[in-house]
Amino acid sequence: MTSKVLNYNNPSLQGSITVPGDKSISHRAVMFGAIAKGKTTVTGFLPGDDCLSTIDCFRKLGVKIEVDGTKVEIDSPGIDGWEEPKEVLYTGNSGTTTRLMLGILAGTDFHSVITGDDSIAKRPMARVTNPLKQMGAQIAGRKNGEFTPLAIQGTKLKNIDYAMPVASAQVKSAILLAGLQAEGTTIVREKEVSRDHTERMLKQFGANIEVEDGVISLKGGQKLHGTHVDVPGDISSAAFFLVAGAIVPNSEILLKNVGINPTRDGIIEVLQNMGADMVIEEDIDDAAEPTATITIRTSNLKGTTIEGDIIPRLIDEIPIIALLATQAEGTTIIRDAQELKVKETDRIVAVANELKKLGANITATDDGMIIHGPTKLHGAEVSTYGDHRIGMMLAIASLITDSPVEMDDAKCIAISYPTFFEHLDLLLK
Ligand code: SPQ
Repeated sequence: MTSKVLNYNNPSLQGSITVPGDKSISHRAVMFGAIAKGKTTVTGFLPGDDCLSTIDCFRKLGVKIEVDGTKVEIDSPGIDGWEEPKEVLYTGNSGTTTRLMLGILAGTDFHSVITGDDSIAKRPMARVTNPLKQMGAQIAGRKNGEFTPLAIQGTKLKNIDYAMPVASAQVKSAILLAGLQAEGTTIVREKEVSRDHTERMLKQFGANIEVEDGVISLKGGQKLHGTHVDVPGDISSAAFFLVAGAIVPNSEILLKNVGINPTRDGIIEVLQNMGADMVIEEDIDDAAEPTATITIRTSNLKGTTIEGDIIPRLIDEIPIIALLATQAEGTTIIRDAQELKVKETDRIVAVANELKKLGANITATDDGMIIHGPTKLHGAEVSTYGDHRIGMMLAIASLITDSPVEMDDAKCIAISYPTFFEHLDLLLK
């Protein structure tokens, strides 16, 4: 653990940064490039700890992967040419790696074992292993396959028609990746749309996939073809600086290359509803994922209610939205976000506990939180719970505290934003 004292004296934030690559898309670019036979190149890749875990897993399957900063070259024999791994596939802190790998490994013709860190060992896997087992997958693990470590005996899979019980892109993607290798057409039905990077990228790699009114259909047996993927900036990383720009006095920040996929843009809607002074200029190109330049200035904010089908579009941004709400006039209510309990940590508990230590008026509820603002924040000793998003939220909070914030573990921030403190230093005036 690397503790860090954050002591900023009435700062303002000025200038521009280019947001690092999207974590969800970087994972998928490596996975799809490894499934495809031949060469795939990736630019704008996020060299964060989670995405490096994904690369490590595929190297153990015999896929050649070269990383040079944000450029990645994958040379794969294709999924049918992968080797049976002689070592455990270690997914670190990454839920995306763990869950999507399960879908990919289920249809191979070999045995593999997958495990991650202490946080991964607590995260529910039955949401993925149950539908995969309905497709014929052979997966064994702690508590009847609910928790890692998980052992997968690859086998022939059959298609499934699956109605999603929770809005989860990881569950959807695991089923689709298994469906790619299954007999027949796999159908996934979503009540609330979750991030659609898998669907978009399957098309980019040459697969035929149909998406209509929340129903996704994918014919099994299709082969993917190596291609080039240009990863846009991660809106979930941009969110920390969007909020910083809005709450730190005398600030104006320009964020370049922000991915604005409509299944991820809930944070923009919330900032607009709360009255943020923000300008969005969409980039004009024909990329698979839309991007924009966003300018944000110190804003007069008002409370809002966040609930229903916007939740999957901003689920990872709720910790930083909670901080935003502490600086808004009135009450902010966040509901329907019970999924936060099964992230890297219980993010409802972590956000409420740590913001309270800084002086916020916040109450945790069963499915969200209630925040009354505005409140002046003060310094304190805080914990990140080893969760990158809690760590970054607390670092942004320290910009507006009247005394230092000491966090127990800042290292976890490298999971999704290794250059976070460099970017903050660039903007500090
Ligand atoms: O990969 P991991 O650890 O699950 O990361 C998180 C995050 O905050 O970075 C969640 F804790 O993002 C998930 C996200 O919450 C990434 C993701 C994806 O790439 O498909 C989907 C979301 O999870 P879920 O459970 O809703 O599918």
